[in-house]
Amino acid sequence: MKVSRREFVRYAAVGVVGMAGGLVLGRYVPGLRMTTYGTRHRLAITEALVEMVDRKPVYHWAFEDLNNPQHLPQIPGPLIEAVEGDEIALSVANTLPDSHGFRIPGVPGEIGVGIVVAPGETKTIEFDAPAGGSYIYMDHLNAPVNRVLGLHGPMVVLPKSGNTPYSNPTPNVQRLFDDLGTAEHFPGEPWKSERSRIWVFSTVDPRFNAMAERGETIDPVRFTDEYVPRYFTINGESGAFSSHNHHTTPEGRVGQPHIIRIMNTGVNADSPHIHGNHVYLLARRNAEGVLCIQENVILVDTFTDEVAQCMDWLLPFIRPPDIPGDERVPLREQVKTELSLTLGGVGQSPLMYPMHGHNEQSQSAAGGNYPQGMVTGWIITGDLDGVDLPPSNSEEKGGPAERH
Ligand SMILES: [Cu+2]
Repeated sequence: MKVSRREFVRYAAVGVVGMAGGLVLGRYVPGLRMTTYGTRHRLAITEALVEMVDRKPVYHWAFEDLNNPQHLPQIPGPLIEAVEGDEIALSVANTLPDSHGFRIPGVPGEIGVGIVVAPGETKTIEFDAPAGGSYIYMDHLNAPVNRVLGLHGPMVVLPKSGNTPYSNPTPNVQRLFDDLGTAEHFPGEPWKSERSRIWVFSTVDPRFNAMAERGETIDPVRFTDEYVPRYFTINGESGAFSSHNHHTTPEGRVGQPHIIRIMNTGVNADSPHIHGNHVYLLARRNAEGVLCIQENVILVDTFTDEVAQCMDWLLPFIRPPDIPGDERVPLREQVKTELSLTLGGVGQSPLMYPMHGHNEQSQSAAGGNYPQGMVTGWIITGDLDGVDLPPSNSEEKGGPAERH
């Protein structure tokens, strides 16, 4: 009996999706969950039907977290989180009919070069968590095809000691972190490691996903030449979804600085840019895994994240310098009179600032649906003195909506 590829596939989708092959039930986890299972990981390489922002289901390859009792494929793959020197044990089971790989550029040893897992095989790798920083793990085979079709995820390693995200910070990165919460420019608190967000950027061209679904071999040269991204994602989501996912949006009061770890797993360079604060560029890790911690921590409005590169930002959470009015007046007072826009009876405070890419097509979905692409934001929830901004209140008088 010849089992066709379509019958072989264990479909996964959000909700119930009608397909030519019949109705299938959902089992895909949308977006990155910040859950971690310490240093023992069991991943499967599997497949999933992933719903795009316009509700189109697109076939993907995906990592499934076998430690998660829900047994759900995830894009990106689950977070691997460790402290430098931790012994990490990781098993990778390949449930697909072709060989797949696993590589973490920047980690010493065979895992940094990449291993190959044959169909039906499970391989276990043990390695010591490398120096502190941001890492991308991926299926490195047939590059960049397997990575872009869904087999990628984040790894974050914290240093054993110190107050920065790095084991060997440069003097200026060290100085910046020493200044947080102590220097006049950075009133508030020092950085805490839980004040971190991961932004895994990726892209989808469904024509190639359809080839993978049909079991066709995808030539990486043709892939690179003919790829036209139709969807741009952050942590597997786009547009309104990535903008309202609290795992993605940094949130805190003035004086609570955050790290944003940006990881580009797609096919094009991105130039993320945020409103409200500038950010400090701390470090970049190139596609080969080489970490470059900034000698000079430049303050930028936007910075380009190259393909397969990690880029770490510090978002200082200072009071936005361009807020109108007297700086001595707390934000919570100004929200009422200056900053509160009421839309449809809903006050728009607290202060949410957008993040959008300066690569314009990345803001769209399906060839023009704007702004349902690679967009998100960050939220100021309270003042420097630790008091939260007032809750949204449509009865509030004096806001812009009442004044015109
Ligand atoms: Cu802008």
